[in-house]
Amino acid sequence: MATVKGDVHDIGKNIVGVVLACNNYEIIDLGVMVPTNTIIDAAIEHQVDIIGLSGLITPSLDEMVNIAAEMERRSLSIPILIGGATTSRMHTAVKVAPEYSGPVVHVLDASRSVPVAGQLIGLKTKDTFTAQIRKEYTELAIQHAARQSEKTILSYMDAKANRISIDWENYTPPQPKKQGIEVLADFDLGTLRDYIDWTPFFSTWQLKGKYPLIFEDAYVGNEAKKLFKDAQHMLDQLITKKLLTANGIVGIFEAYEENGDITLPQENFTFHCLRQQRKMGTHIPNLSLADFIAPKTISQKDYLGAFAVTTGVGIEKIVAEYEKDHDDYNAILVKAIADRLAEAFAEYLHQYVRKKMWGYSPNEVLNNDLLIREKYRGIRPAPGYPACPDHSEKAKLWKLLDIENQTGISLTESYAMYPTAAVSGFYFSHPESRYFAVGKIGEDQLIDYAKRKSVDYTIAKKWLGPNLF
Ligand code: B12
Repeated sequence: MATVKGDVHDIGKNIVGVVLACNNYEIIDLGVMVPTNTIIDAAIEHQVDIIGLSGLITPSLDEMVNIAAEMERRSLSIPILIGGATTSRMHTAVKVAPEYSGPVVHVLDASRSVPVAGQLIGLKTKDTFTAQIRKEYTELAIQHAARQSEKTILSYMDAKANRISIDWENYTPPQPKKQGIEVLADFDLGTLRDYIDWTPFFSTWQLKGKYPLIFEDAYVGNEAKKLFKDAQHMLDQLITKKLLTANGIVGIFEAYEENGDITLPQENFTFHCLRQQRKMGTHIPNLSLADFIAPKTISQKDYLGAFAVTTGVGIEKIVAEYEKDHDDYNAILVKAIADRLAEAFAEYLHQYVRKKMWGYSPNEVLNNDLLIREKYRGIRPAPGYPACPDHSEKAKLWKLLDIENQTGISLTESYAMYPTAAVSGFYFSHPESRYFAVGKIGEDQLIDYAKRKSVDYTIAKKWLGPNLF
């Protein structure tokens, strides 16, 4: 098993590894950011029955296609299991499986990995299972192709014409109390604890339910209570012994919208934005993040915020200690908690910006539940999330805030952030700003986008991946 080149996430992969190991599979775990040939060579050397590939962010999907193609080139027939948050049955069927004549199966979660692996290697089941999956995936690919030929998207020109109409003439953008950059080094983990959203923590462990109601659940309640107790204990240790370091950085800059992008005139920085292009119902606009920043033609100054946070500095040492003791449970637990703290840091910082730094909601009073439900003014879209799916925009963000030097967060060749427990993104203050999914875009927008970004069309296409697929 391996997390593919350029990607750093391994909680999901590690959980699958533990579940399979509990079912008598021997797991050879190659770790994260593993190049194609390392995976293939190890598989051959150890004569494995199955190769498992994991990936969290969209650039990893291409990497998986490359691995399948390379395995075909090397005339292999070892079955491939595909998993991870960004993967899907459809992508596996349409993009990965056609590259390889051996079996390729998408696995949604850890619980399904055991029956799938069993059927793939069982002498009596493997042929029928493989044939059935191949048939299923071929049908999916045909359905996908049929949908592609339906005209469900507008021309880029029409999409632009259907932008949201914001009355900029009668709007005064809030002026930040403090402009420029602020660094939050070695930030207090104890403060972040109150900002944790615990519900995703339980779903990491496949315990379904909303915190704190999950504790009352007849089926998973007791397990959830035990897990929560362990997590609290671990958090106490991390906080009192200062085992993890949290670093953050935030900046607010003058900004205007021009040509569908957001420019920071004093920073020589442009954030390139994509617009929804699908046919919308009556009175539903085709959104772009650029719509929420005042156009250059407006005399009043508007602003854009940018940030990056990590709570994962120092985690390798803790994980290595647990792994040395073969304590998979705590190795996964500490990573899951670091991820929760990273999200909590992003939440905390956003609140600090709204109440103090930008200061447009100085009197905001929200409890943890309302914060999690984002009942506040403004948004913080992160490159890679559906409103701005192009991960490569992170490279400019890194320059703008000098993120690597100031926080220790680096970018991999696929724009994943390391340490893994990290979040980066932008702040918008407009009351109408909201989250949305760009979704599928047309070639016309892609050509324009590549031109605005001054990158080759194929490069722009590469980082958008599934948005064109
Ligand atoms: C929690 C979360 C985070 C956390 C922690 C991430 C983590 N540890 O996985 C934090 C806050 C750190 C985070 C950060 C980011 N995230 Co995030 N995050 C999520 C979220 C909400 C859940 C992911 C998760 O933890 N799931 C639980 C784990 C256990 O599940 P899993 O990894 O999927 O693994 C299971 C299965 O996939 C499968 N599996 C996994 N691997 C394998 C391998 C094999 C062989 C098999 C058989 C099965 C298998 O079994 C596992 C166990 O059941 C998802 C959305 C979602 N609902 O999936 C977005 C999501 C994964 N994030 C996303 C993005 C974009 C980011 C950021 C880039 C945003 C940013 N700019 O800051 C960063 C990237 C961080 C980095 N280091 O580069 C996108 C990725 C898609 C994309 N467009 O690229 C998602 C899908 C959100 C979205 N809808 O756009 N994120």
